[in-house]
Amino acid sequence: MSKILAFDFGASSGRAMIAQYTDGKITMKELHRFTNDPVFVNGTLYWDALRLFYNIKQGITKAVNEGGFDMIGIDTWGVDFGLIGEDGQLVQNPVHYRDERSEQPFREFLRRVDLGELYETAGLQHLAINTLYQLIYLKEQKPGLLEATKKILFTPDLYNYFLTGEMHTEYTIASTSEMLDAKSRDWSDKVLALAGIPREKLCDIVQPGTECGLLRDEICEELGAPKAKVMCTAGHDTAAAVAAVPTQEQDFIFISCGTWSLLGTELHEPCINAKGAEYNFANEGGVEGTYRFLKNIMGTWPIQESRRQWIREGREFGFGELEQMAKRCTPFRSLIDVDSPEFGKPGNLPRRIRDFCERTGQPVPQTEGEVIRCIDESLALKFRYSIERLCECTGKEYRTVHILGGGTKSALLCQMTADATGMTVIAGPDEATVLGNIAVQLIAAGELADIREARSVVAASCEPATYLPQEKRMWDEKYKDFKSLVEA
Ligand code: LFR
Repeated sequence: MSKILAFDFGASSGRAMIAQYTDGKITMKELHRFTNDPVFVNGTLYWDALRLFYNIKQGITKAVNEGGFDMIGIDTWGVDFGLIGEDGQLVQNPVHYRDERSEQPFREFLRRVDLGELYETAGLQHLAINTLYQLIYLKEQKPGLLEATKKILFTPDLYNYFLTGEMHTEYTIASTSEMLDAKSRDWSDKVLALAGIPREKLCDIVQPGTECGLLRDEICEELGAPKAKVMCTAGHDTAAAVAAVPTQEQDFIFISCGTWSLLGTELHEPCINAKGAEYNFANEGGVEGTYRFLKNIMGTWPIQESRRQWIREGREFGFGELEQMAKRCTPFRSLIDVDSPEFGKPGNLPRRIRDFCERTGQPVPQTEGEVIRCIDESLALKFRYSIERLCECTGKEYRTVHILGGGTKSALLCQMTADATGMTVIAGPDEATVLGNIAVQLIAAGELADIREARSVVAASCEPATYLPQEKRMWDEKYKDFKSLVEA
């Protein structure tokens, strides 16, 4: 039985888990949990990249104390990267996708290229955060940095490199870049040429489950760690989460709900058509050649950011407390389009929400509870809106919504999602990303046959909660108002 060490980095926190597969179940123990705190310096928003590596070392140390491990795998958020120079060191501290740097190059690039052709090739939603636009920014505004770069490594690839000295690019994380050909699952020469990004600065792509290398000697010595295998697991957290959907069904809706809500379905061929392009859906790469046909929805970020604002103002509440306050408020006082751009940037979110409501002639949420209620109801309605559009693209019908990740802890949001969509919601596991990461490593170790088996093992290892739709008439009524608000 392999001992698996899994690191899962989200945009606001990270964790290290030690896991094993025994008696048809994955048992895991959390060894280390830490906050991921981006740092704003001289006008740029950075990841605290070395602090994250420090936390990887902390996790390894704790795993050594727990009796060691055989394999390590790391999954993280998508699109971001580190630049590695000729000397093997970082050329610059990695920048956060919420930094504004790529917005102008994004708009200009979309004006000058044939959008239909770009979508036909990459099959991705055009978002300013995508790697493609961050690299175009570097090429145009910081050419020196790109010239000094030997290899561009996505976040999980970067930490795999720090651990092993080996450079690889794992497929699922690369598929968030908008630089792949969705069908061939390889770099698109066409997109790279359009953007002027030299192919030789990118590594060859490996599929999830490939061994990256062995833990470097110096790390083994420093931490007393075994010479373990470092695996390219499903490096993209969303790919990992979807690998852990506890179902044997073919067609389901998932919402991987954390800082973002990634809403989509799993396909075996990319779905690239005019509707998908119009509605800006992505075909991201998954494990075993699957695709995640999905959309980024703002997720719990506005809640997290509102909470941070209240802390800055001297009022600290836990997420559970905020949910209770929201529960006690009058339903449907005011709604927002959670994906309106002003809600995606760090800052005073409650004020921006109030401004939105005032601008659109709605009652302005005053209390913390009212703000949270407004976000939760708006999120649930946006889920319904996106599912309707998804069905138009795939031409399929779905019965179940699987909510995965931290968002499953909000019973209020799960129930609202069932109410708004009129579908059965199955919520759990909350640690889907790390379970998917572990499952891919167990498949590589030969202990699980494939994702199908992994999903049944995940189902046996967790107890998801079921939410049935209620109050359909009221939600249908409110959905009409919401739709006009979003489409206005
Ligand atoms: C979720 C996620 C999304 C990606 C966003 C930014 O954590 O990985 O899938 O679009 O973060 O990287």
